[in-house]
Amino acid sequence: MATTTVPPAPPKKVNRIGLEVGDYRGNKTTLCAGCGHNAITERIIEAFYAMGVTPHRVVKLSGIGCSSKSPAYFLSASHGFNAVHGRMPSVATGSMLANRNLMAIGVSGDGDTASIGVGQFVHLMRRNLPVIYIIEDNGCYGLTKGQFSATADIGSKLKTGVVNDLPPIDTCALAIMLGATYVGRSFSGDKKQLLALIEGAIAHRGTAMLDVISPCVTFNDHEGSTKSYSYVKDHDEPIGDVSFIPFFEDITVDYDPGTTQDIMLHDGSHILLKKLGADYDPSNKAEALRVLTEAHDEGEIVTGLFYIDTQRPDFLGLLNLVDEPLATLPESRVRPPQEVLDAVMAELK
Ligand SMILES: Cc1ncc(C[n+]2csc(CCOP(=O)(O)OP(=O)(O)O)c2C)c(N)n1
Ligand code: SF4
Ligand SMILES: [Mg+2]
Repeated sequence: MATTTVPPAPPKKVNRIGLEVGDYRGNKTTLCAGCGHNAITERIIEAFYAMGVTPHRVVKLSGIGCSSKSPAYFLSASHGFNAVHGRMPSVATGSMLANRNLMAIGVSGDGDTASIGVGQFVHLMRRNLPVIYIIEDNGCYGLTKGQFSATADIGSKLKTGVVNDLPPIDTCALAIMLGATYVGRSFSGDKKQLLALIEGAIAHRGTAMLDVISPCVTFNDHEGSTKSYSYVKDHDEPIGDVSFIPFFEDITVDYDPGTTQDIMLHDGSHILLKKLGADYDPSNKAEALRVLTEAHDEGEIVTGLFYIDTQRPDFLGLLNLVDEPLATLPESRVRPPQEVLDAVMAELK
């Protein structure tokens, strides 16, 4: 009798810490099919897998909105906190102060960040807290049925025909002006650029703010919208080609230093920025703000890494915290001894 031999299953693909990509996934998405936010979730999963980040060292944070539901769909083994609308920055700050060994990733919406949460957002940016802050930017309040948000462009039209006549807040310009140290914009439909920018954000130490245009297929993807898939595809002007090389891989790419800039990040990884047109210096704040203003005036959407500063100390460094996380310090090290309390009381007498 003939016997059939079953070929052995191919070995499972794992990253440098032995985990499969599935270990970086979360629950099945409940967002609309085709929502840009789902594509961003996929890139976050790929980036954390590629970098070999230990999931239980990560804390995922968000506010309220369709975008803010996204952390449920990636990194199921990480810590998570779904905060109040627009208040994710305070929870991120508290988490990192309590445990400096964590890596924080916050996902917000344009409404969550630029409308109700703008007060919290600006203070997070000026502190340069080590956090990856992603805005899933669809120019509307998706969860509450598509009203304009504060990032909607002048002249953009709702499905009902209502035209937006207020200027948008450019969250990238705001973040650069205030002190964030890694600032970029991308498009949920640009897999390569978005993945490289998220990997770079993981390697950066300080606030990494990425505004990702992420079309809302249900309420803001029609003709007349400036955040629809077709509008963004037609008006996307990358300032350079972004590539990322993690610290655990050798740089083997051959490039002409005249056309490509090599920026070394905190952990020894590299971001390579290849010129596409005119010279662009991502360490020059004024230049970054000029490019963003010009793009607005011309109705273009510039994407890429606009600004990076690898030298500015982050908020935890500025506070001079002890190396051991505050959350794990024993009571004997956080409670002042009796003599110190007695001395304070004596001073008050
Ligand atoms: C304090 C408070 N005010 C208002 C709301 C109603 N609300 C829920 S989500 C949302 C806006 C969401 O827009 P955005 O952050 O852009 O997320 P998207 O759904 O577009 O991804 C609003 C106004 C709320 N939940 N809490
Ligand atoms: S309503 Fe819009 S933003 Fe919300 S899940 Fe659907 S497509 Fe995405
Ligand atoms: Mg929105």
